[in-house]
Amino acid sequence: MTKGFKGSGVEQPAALHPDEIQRNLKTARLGKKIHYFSEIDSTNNYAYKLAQTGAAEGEVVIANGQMQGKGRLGRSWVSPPDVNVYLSVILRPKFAPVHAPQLTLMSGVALAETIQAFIPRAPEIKWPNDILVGGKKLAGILTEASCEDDRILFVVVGIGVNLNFPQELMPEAIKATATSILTLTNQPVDRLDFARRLIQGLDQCYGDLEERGFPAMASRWERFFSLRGKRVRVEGPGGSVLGKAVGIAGDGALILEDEKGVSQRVIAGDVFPMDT
Ligand code: BT5
Repeated sequence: MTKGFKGSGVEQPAALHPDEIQRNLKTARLGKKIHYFSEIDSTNNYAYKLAQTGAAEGEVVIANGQMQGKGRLGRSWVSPPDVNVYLSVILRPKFAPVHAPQLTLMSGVALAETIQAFIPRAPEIKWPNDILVGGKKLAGILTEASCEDDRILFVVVGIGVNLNFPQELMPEAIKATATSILTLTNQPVDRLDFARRLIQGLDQCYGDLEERGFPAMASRWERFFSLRGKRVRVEGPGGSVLGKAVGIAGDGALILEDEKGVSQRVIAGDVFPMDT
């Protein structure tokens, strides 16, 4: 059964049904249980509640559309039905909360590698959580953790990717800054195939992260790091920091070099390139 996205002229599979995603899904832990919604407020909110009530590591929440898709810091994620992928994964890593940001970076690797198979050029990761192509945002990651004392109870990694989102149907607020795979290639993407590959990629990257730590994955992340050598401003919780982006630390912090050549570590914030 197929259903078109109104006005797009593109035929889509009707739904991202769990049993279809699970068919041929090759994972060690992720996606053994998938909760599907045709419409939901936010897959992250639902996954968070599931995790609070004991859901197992690897459970996935996926939706055809979101009414209140969330970005970071109270921002919203535009989430129309039928065209994109919105999913959240529950993880219960054994490492300390200080390492939780690495889950965003490992998810960025999985997401960028998955996207790369669908477009003719390399996507860029804008530290810490945006995937851009040609400077426009294609996907975002929202990681929410619940910690107690010095341990992580669970982490929800939420991912939104614009697949078959026609540019002309994007709201004005994002039209000039966002893109989709459809826009980039003129070819509709099979959402089921994309979701399956993304879950597999996350499963593999998560396994690698647990086994070998982030330093072993840093070079995969850096392949997509487009800001190296660029002057940037980072707006973080403690104010703004200026410097040249030189790379990423083994723990996932962004390394900036100030005018005096002194290295600074940034662990959270929004990055704005200053060079034109
Ligand atoms: C993010 O936040 O990029 C994280 C987005 C995570 C969305 C997923 S969908 C599944 C799961 N469930 C949820 O409720 N959320 C997650 P941030 O870096 O704060 O970026 C948000 C900004 O991106 C907005 O303020 C807009 O400027 C822009 N934006 C919103 N929707 C967009 C879209 N569909 N495509 C491109 N840019 C968008």
